[in-house]
Amino acid sequence: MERTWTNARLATMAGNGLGVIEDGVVAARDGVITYAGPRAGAPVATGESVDCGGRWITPGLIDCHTHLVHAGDRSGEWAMRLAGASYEEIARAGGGIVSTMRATRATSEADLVAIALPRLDALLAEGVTTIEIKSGYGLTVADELKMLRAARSLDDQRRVRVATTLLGAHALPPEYAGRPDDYVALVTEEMIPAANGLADAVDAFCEGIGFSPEQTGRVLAAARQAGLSVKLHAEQLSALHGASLAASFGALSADHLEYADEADAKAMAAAGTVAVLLPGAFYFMRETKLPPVDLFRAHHVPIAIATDCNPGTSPTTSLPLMLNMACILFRLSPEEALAGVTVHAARALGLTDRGIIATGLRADLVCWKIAEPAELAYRIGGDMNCGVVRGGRVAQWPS
Ligand code: DI6
Ligand code: FE
Repeated sequence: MERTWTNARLATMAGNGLGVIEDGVVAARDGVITYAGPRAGAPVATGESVDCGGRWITPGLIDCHTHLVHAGDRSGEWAMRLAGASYEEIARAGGGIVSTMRATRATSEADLVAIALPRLDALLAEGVTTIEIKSGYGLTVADELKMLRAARSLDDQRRVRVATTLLGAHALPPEYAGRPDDYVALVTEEMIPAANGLADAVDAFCEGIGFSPEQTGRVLAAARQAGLSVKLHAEQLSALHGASLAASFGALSADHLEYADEADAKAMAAAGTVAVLLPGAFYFMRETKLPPVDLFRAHHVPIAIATDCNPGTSPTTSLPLMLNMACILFRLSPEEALAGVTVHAARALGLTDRGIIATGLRADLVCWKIAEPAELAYRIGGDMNCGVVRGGRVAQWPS
């Protein structure tokens, strides 16, 4: 199947900056871009041709850090937090990650898929064409695999690329209370081998309330041994140099990073590890420590932005809203924010076939009704009314 989009302003995101091509044309055959450039050099269109009316086209957006698959509800716990309850009080009252774990364990794979689909559809409607989804609310071998299978099957349901990540080391399940090393052994000896073929990467929560750097190191080593990529929740609430640890394992990304320092930035730069910033969690937690964006810039660490969609700290399904928050809260430029959900987000997932508009890459495109690319980060959410092409197929096209 051949399709051509004409009369478009392209923000290809190739090279440094937006990579703008005025009066641009994109052609695709069998889901792959065969031409992207000015009209003057475009081949004669043979298949279906779409006039974009001068609108902007960007690469499909990539949400490179989500916990989209989960059951249960935490809004009551949030109301308690607003009224002043501490994290420990909430945990004692049965809240926190363990409450989502209980609900997720009690939910079938098919029901997890049904619950996740509306969240996925909200993201897709605003231009997401690739999404990463983590496990981490099962915390048994069977329940983690159930979450990964549910995440993988969203792939077929919506013809979207789902990258899956095993986050078995997310929290200590209650049955392992006081025995964290036994749980880490379950993750390294059973979960990681069992997840081979179902997970693209392995992640862990390296934090005072999660797993120590030493325990995290065991998880990442087992992942590398199994041939899986690694990512890490690091420096979200405290400085443990998890980001440096992740870099020492050649991690694709270290995520959150509010408490990262220059040594972390240098280690990440040397390893090619992407800094994934999660402004939704920063906002929702009323965090005041800003991630060291200037250090990442100074050391040329690529910066990605994601929703962190999860029920405890970032209950959002809008990636454009995260662009706005990244600019307002973290002082990214609109261009940096857009690179953070396209070219750098692809890199955070180790995907080399997307993230920019170029010949030979996947035809994942979004056609926006905007005056300038900055408008994508300017709006505080709202209906983006965009046209979306996933793998060369038109998934939606606005009137
Ligand atoms: N960091 C977070 O912000 C989430 N997980 C993590 O490792 C919180 C997940 C939750 O509260 O359910
Ligand atoms: Fe997360």
